[in-house]
Amino acid sequence: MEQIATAKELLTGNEAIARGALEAGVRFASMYPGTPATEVIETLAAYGKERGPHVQWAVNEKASIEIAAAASFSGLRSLCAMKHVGVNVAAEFLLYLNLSGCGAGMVLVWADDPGHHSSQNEQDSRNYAVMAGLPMLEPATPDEARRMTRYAFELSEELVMPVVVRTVTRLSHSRGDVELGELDALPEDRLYFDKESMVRWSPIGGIVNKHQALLQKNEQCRQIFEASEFNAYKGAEEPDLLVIASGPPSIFAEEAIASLGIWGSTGLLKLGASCPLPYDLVKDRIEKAENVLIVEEVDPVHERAIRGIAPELSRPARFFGKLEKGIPTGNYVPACGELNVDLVVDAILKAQGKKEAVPTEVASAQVDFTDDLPARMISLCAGCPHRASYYAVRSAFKRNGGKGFCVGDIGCYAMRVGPPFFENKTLYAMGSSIGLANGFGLLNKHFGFDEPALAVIGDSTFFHAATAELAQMAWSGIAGAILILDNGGTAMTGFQPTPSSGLDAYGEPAPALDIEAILRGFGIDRIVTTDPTDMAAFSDLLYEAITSEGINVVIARRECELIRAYKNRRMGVDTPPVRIDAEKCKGEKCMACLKEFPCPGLTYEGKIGVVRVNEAVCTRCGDCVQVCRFGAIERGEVSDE
Ligand SMILES: Cc1ncc(C[n+]2csc(CCOP(=O)(O)OP(=O)(O)O)c2C)c(N)n1
Repeated sequence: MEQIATAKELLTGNEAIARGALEAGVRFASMYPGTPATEVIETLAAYGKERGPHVQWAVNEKASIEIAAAASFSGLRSLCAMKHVGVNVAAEFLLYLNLSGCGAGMVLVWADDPGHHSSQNEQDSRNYAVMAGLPMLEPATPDEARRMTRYAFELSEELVMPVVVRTVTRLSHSRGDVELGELDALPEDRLYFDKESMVRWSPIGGIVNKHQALLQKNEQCRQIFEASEFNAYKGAEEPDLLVIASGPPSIFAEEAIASLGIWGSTGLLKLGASCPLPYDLVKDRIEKAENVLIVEEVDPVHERAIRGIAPELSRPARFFGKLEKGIPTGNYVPACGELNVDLVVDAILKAQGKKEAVPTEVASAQVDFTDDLPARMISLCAGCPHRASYYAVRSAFKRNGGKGFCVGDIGCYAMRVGPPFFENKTLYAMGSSIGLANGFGLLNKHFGFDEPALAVIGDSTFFHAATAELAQMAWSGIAGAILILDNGGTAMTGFQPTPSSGLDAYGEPAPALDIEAILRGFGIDRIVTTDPTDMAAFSDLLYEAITSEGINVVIARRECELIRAYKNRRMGVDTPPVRIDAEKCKGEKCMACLKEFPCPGLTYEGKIGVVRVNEAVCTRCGDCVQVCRFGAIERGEVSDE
């Protein structure tokens, strides 16, 4: 058997997950991009086709889990990664897959985002593992992430069901020493799909029977987890306080106990193989302690199960965590947000009665400014074509007497839900821009609501979620206006290709889908595609779209500026710089450019009282030239540096 490298490497949690999968001989991996999970697949793709699995970008998470399942059904070990909200999209398939089980080992990597660093919510996807009765492993460190992912494939094959590896932003994106396991030479692929089975891949045979079989697997898995090496105890044999923790919070708990110097009277039960709960292991430990503190992110998933043990204890124990009277109050452990060592110290002191048990304020990830950092508004990048599009959107609504509003969607343009313009009035799930616009359109048609709703959606989100919404729009017979911001990729998550990019996960050519043709397939023929750079002309198109009958689609097609600028640098294309004519700039008396077109490439130079171009940030797109009423912003000459 050929063996390649065994050593230690400094890896992120996501890289470690990819490594663990590779060591397990994963043959197929799929994903729709989503922070904080994306690098799992990007790392697997970087191993290349020779060493790595086949890597497939999917159009959305449901499509992703389906293709990974087909690979597993046919004998290939498969991995499907997604961010937490993606689990909602995959859920319909997932909640049958748990009943059918899989074929070859199938691992689902779910990356949650406690504190919503880069997400629209901070949902705890572990609830899905409980609901679906799927085994779940919760790594706390990158090294565990590798070991658990590798093991998850074996467990999946032992139980014939998908296994969840649950990570969180803190783990996915932080680095740690990872001991590399062996990469065995891959066995030859033996593809086999049991097409003769009448009962395996469908509800035939009875869902109740399948549900019963699932519960039996749960019990089998519980027994395996009772003795799992991933559940470990440390500390006093009969502690005053038993802390039970899972995932990164178990590392916070370890540090908190050490910093309080209470290892002599405290115990820590770290749950890595956590769902189903290793009931006997937990019960035995609780029997030896009077006070139990449960620390986890985000929901009290284990806490609920652990509190359920109470009636079976031979002596009473007091439980502290997020719940009081069944409601997460956060009096001991914060009920929302990301945890850290200080918050766990706080929770221990409260459980010990040394601090008052009231909710501790948990900073939201997005308002956690420190004195050392300048406070910045969330903003589109310098040169982002979406800024030009939204400038035109505002002027179109203005021309319409202030009537109308944008219903937003998920992508870089989601920033426009916030200050200073708050243009997107809504931000929900992917595709909900068109979905909500359908609702407003129906109100318009049947209830006399008289404001046009402009659905704004990116190209990646369009493929992810727009088709059913478009069918709804066309079928409802309403007036609908859609602005598609096509910047050629999935910019927000790191510029992965979309179905219209013409590229695959390896950057090689793939079929490119035609957005206009798809729209025409729904009977939509009023489609205008243009570069939004001429903002006045673009605004006219949008005005037409929001004031006309029928369905009107405007496509703003201009490449993401980060990619354009990168390509230009590589090809040595020099673009003339943008300059401010200090004579013409009215400075503080005007400031229209900074107020109406707040690009990070423009700053106000208070000392000399004029606006300045920050050359370090400016991408020389030149959009701002159109904004100055006094002609003070102009294109300069190409410099010969
Ligand atoms: C269900 C779900 N899956 C994945 C994501 C992660 N995500 C955020 S925005 C986005 C797509 C952005 O692409 P696009 O719509 O083209 O807009 P752009 O960022 O390129 O402007 C993705 C995949 C998410 N928020 N929700």
